[in-house]
Amino acid sequence: MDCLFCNIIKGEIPSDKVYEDDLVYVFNDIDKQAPVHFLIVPKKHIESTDDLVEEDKELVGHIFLVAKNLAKELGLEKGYRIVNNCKEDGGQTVNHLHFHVLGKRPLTWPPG
Ligand code: IU
Repeated sequence: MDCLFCNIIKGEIPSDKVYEDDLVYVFNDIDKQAPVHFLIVPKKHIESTDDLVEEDKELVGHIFLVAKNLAKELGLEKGYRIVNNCKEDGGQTVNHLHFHVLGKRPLTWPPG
């Protein structure tokens, strides 16, 4: 299976790495939509939120704590947004679960 984010995690495709641990790989989005915009990607290949199973509970909790910790490190004290696009109607373009973290500018609502 050829997955872009799996190849980034393996280092076969270069990325602007922000953080890594046993469970996740984090890098700056190539097409930033805010001054801070990084992606938190589980190392386990999961296609989308729709493919999560019971055993992924801790992983998803871990992802949110990584988001919070990196937001603090990167000075997002005024707030930030965590986004997950799920499948076609959700606007997902890369089929490996990932969470966008955006900040350092006021973000509007609703999304398009
Ligand atoms: P989405 O939620 O699946 O639409 O997000 C995919 C993101 O991956 C999107 O913001 C892209 O800019 C980003 N991305 C990237 O960072 N590096 C790449 O080589 C490719 C996409 I292709």
